[in-house]
Amino acid sequence: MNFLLSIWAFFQNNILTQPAFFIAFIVLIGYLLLGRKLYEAYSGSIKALVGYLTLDVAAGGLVSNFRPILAGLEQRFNLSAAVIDPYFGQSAAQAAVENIGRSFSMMMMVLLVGFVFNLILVLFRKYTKVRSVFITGHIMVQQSSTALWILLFCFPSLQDISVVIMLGILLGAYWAVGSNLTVECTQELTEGGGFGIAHQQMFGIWIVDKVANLFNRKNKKGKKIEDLELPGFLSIFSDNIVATSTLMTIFFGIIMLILGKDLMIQIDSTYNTSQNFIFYIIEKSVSFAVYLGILQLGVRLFVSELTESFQGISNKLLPGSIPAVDCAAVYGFGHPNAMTIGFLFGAVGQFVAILGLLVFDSPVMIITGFVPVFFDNATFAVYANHKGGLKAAVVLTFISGMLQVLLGAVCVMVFGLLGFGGWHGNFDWSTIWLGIGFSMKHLGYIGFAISLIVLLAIPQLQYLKNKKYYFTITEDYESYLEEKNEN
Ligand code: ASC
Repeated sequence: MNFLLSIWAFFQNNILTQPAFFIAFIVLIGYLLLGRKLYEAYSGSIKALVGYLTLDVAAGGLVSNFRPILAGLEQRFNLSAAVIDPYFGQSAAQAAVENIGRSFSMMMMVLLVGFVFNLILVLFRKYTKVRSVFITGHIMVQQSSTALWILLFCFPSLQDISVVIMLGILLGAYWAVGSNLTVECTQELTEGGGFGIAHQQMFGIWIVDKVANLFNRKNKKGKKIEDLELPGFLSIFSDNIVATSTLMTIFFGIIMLILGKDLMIQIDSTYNTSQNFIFYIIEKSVSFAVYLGILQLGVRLFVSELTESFQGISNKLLPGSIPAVDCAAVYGFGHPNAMTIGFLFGAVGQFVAILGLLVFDSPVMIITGFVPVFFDNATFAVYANHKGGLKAAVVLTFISGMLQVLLGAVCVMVFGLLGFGGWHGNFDWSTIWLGIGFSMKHLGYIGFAISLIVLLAIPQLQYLKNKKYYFTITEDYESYLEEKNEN
């Protein structure tokens, strides 16, 4: 038994929770199942590994460079606020769990049960109608942490084993159902890319995709970001490197000037004090464009390997299934300026909402966290632009930014996290999980059962609406298009 446990611990620590190795592993197995030669499988798997690690360099660089700048506002104004960001949310959840004397290590067992439950739902897809496997490990860790706190907050006297089983099933259902919701719109966006999204805003993507459609007036598609013709000198902003660098220099420049040089030296250990502050600001801000470029490079490398090799898994092991991956995977499929627009309008929405909290003297103060404001809204903008054009991207990310702050503040109150310094903050966690937590707190086990049943009913409804193409869209996108065009 101990031997099996240590094998499991090895797999969990080195592969399951490390998306780069997990994806490389899946690519390796996938190619072998497709009957490719060992050296071909090796080559695909190395490319996927390097691609994902490249994406990690970019996502990690964005997070570690820009998160402290936003969080610095809390220090600058001496606020006692909750930063809405999953990294802060994870520490807050851990502190809250330990504060009531419970063990945080249960989180890893929850993750395992959740992942296995997702696989079971896909295995029985004939009945469950679930087509996607959530494989973004670091997101599973963050979500298991926050959800562990929510469950313990709602059922404080529940035994550890019941916590692990109940929460594992609930989270596994959320991973399966949420990623499954993104299948149609992601297949359309990527023209059959063969993956769904496994991240923190899956329900949000579905809503944005549907609402963005409403921005198309009769027979007239909303103007897309790529169709924008900017007059005169503004035309330089059609180039995404110029647009991103300039806008970020203005945006982060203002924030860094507010924070001041001394605080920046404290916040940023790489600050070279011989460099002039303005040059420091420019270099820091344009690195945003650098990371976005790297991100797209990495995405292109691993997505193509994963899509091809996964056919081995879906042919032999999990028929008709597709992998669901990090939201950044779609950044290579939208206009590069969409990400910048999503981020900026999301940020404006957040700042307006924070101003509202200040004016109305809210008992909870919120600080913008980088991960939700960038990754949720950049993703929303890519989908919104695809379906409804620029206007949809602007309006929907602005609304999303406001909701992230206002509902984030509600979550901090409702989940007893005041004083713990953070909340998960991503779209689904301040909407869907607010609803799940609220119903469990007030209706107890009935609330839990309702949440689970509603989640599991979603793929059934999707299927009923679209019986004919439901499985073809993942199994064979080309014939799906042909069949659809014939009708
Ligand atoms: C998150 C998180 C990250 C980023 C990354 C985006 O939620 O924890 O590090 O988004 O996954 O690519």
